[in-house]
Amino acid sequence: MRSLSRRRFLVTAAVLGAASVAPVARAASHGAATQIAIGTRVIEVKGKAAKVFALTQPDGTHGLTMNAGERFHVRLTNKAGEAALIHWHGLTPPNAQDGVPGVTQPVLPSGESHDYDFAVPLPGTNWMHSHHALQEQSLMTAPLIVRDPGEAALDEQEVVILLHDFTFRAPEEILSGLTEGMGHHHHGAPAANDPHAGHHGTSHGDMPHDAKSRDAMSQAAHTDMAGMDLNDVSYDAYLTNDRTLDDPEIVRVERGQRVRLRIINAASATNFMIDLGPLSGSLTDVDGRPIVPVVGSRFPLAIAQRADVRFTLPAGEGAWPVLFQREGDTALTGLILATKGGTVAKLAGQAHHAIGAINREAPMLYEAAEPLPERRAARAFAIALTGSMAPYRWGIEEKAAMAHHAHLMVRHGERVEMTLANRTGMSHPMHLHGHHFQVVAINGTRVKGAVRDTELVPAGGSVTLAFDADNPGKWMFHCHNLYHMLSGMMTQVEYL
Ligand SMILES: [Cu+2]
Repeated sequence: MRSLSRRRFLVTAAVLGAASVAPVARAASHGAATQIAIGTRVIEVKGKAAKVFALTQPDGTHGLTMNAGERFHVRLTNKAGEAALIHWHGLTPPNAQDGVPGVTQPVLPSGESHDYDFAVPLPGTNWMHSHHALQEQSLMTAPLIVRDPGEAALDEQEVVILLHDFTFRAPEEILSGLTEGMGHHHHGAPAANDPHAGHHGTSHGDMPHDAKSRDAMSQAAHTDMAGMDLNDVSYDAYLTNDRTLDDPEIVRVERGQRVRLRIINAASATNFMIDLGPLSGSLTDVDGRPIVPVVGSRFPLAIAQRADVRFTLPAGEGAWPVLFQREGDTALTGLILATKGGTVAKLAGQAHHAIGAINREAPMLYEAAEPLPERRAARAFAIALTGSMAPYRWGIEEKAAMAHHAHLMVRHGERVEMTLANRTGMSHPMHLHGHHFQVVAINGTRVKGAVRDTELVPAGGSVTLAFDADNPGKWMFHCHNLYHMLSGMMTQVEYL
């Protein structure tokens, strides 16, 4: 407890106090469940209609907002017209409610419902998304915000931001374009001469050849100075709350207002750099867990990660863009905070300069505000992240542990450390289900890093993640780049 801030301590005490003196709160779980339907909706992207998935409550609310200390009591109904299942990313439910088809529960057939009911002790900016097939790429994603009841009195405007990479193509065609016939691809091939390089047609008639060339070219065009591959999929647009900068969301704010951005990178294969422009903000939480605040205007946000950024707006009228730039690219997305009298200028969808790898552009060395207790690791895994663009195959290897079991086996109660050495030319946002881990070493140097659930392992680098094995079951551990995961970069942490 020594390292808790006073605010956090009061909040924690309040939550614990409420739980111990008022167990009647549990009775709420016997009330009506929140209804969430998996459905479809039509959005407009660059003037064209696109049918995508939706995760909505009966009143149209996208996703779910709740308070820490409440139970996650949800009836999930599948109205998507196809089998699906939703993972509650950032929550630590009992294993059977984690939402991974074939691992924790069967896939949910269309027309059926499944009930969820478990405790949510910790606040945080989280999200929900399909863990089935490629549905995440088609926007089967939504915010899952757990507010801190101790912060209810703060005069802070909450702005929830969900980022996506968007394609008019069928995601299956992207995956097959990546995995089929990539053997001839050479790194550093000149993209500029290729007739497909700048082509953004959406015809499906010439697949998979067209998808293959465009994705390959995209990758080649976005190789950084160190020769690392930054992107392997070519997209048609980048969305902030379903909108592009052609027609961005305008969020009404008051002069001098305190603002809390809850930013969720729900993209399938895109890392972003948060850019507040002239504003300076305080990054207070990553993946929903508090860090020692970092002040700045640019913060990296890898696939599946979340960032809470807080600031006070200037006292006068105005309009302030909150932008997100695609790693290795000039592409921008974002929204605008504007006062009633603020003048909203048209924004360009492209930055003047491409950015490089997000971990090189801005440091990702955060210090946990609520670290794990100091403990010796009872079990340590030396894990290699392996694979390449050509052939398009990715993997997780741990020779000692996996020689006898297919999975990373742990015992209940152990402190576990996993050192991930990235032997590939791409970074990988590695996500462990069911637990929060702490980053305890970077490139072999011990640090008191952030507590989170998704950590970007840079190309050629290594990180060590520590967690307490306190939630028995079989838990997915995987790269959150959707195409890497489906091309082999996944395993499970399993309790003995
Ligand atoms: Cu990956």
